[in-house]
Amino acid sequence: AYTSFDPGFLWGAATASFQVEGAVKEDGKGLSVIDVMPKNPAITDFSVAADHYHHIEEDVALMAELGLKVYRFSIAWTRIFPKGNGEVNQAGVDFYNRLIDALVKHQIEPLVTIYHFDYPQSLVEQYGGWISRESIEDYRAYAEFLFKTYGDRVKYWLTINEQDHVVRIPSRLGLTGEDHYEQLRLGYQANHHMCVATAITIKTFHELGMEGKIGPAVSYSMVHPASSHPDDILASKDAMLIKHNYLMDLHCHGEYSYSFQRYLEERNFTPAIEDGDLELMKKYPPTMLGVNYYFSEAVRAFPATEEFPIGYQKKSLLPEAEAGVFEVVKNENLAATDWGWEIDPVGLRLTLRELYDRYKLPMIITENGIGAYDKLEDEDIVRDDYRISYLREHIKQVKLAINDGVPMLGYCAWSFMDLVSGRNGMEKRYGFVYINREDFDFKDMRRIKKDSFYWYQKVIASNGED
Ligand code: BGP
Repeated sequence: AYTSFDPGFLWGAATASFQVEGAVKEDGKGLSVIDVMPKNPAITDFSVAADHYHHIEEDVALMAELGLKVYRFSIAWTRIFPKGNGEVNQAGVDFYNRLIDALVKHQIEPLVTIYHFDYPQSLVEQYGGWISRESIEDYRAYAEFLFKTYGDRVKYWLTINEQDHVVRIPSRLGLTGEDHYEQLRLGYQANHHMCVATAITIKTFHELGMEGKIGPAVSYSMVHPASSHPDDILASKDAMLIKHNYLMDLHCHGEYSYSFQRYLEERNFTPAIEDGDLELMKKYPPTMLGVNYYFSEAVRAFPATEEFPIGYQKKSLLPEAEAGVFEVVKNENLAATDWGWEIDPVGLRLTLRELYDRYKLPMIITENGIGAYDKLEDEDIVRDDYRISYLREHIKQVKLAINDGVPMLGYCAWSFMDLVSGRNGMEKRYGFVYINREDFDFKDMRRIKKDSFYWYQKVIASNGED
């Protein structure tokens, strides 16, 4: 029989603290690695962002008007513990109490990301941050504090957002230095600590008798072979392993697969693993997965040569090619966004099936959306029909995945409101709600409902039948 969205399906939208809140130095907040990162003068900084910190009542009222069943947001670790550990900052605790209370009042389920890129800078200064084992207990203690403080109202928790990106982007680990190779090696050590930290936090979650579900938000998207040549097919499988599956295998099975062990060994990236680490991960796997999906990639084989030896990477931010493994090429079958992200709704269905076949966990889409140069017209109108068609096509594929047998808890579009994109500032917008600021001009920070807002309102009201 044909199944559709469950009546309790969680229709939602997402944001992350540093991309919307602003108020980076207000009310006792400590600095995060994002706050101290060398600024790209060409893009917006995060100090004001969408000024959500000073607009929560208004923003939550808009969420209610949109009809959201769930709102995904992240807690800024440094508002709660300005130094990452030690003393609690009550003003920060109160801010999220107000936000959560406002959501609950409007019957919007809060979905909390415990840590979304904005790692406390002080922990980097104290002991090097995630590259040190000390990081594990500080993360766990912070999460425990959140469970005890907000767990009476929050049922859904995301442990770490896009850990695979954090591992490969040195500034997000607070690493400085020029040696790309050494930074990657440290990245895999940090990765191991984050996996242990996730497992031990899930253990605490169970020990506290928390209701609800917990798991990571992973960036996981299909890598297609660029042709039917067996070398390209092999390249696509290897790319899936080193981009995505290695991490899922750790989170869900507590193991470094044999092929990934070999990959690490060949490059001298093998991290220090203590007795009991893998057992802990095996014993305390996630109980749900958050999935961030924007695009798919097509790859072909990229044999290592003298010019491009093993270890060589071509990258803009994340690797686009790795000698001996794969090279991303244009997929002629797909259109792309203005930033070259290839739009592949069917890839989302494949992604969800692949994840469920491998890991057997219920899932929620925690991010999916299109960044665009939205234009505010007279009369406060934003005609973002491209966003409507992007989201509509992807939601259709979620429905088909449900029909394939994949248990889906919900769908959060990225993003609820315009926010500061990590790489492209306010020039690249994602929201249902337009924020009236240009990159360097704060204007009046007015909230304006885009066409997609009214469209998504109908999608939610009809439980996905629009
Ligand atoms: C994900 C992040 C988000 C968001 C999104 C869009 O990687 O979890 O925080 O930024 O990507 O990316 P971008 O802002 O670079 O377009």
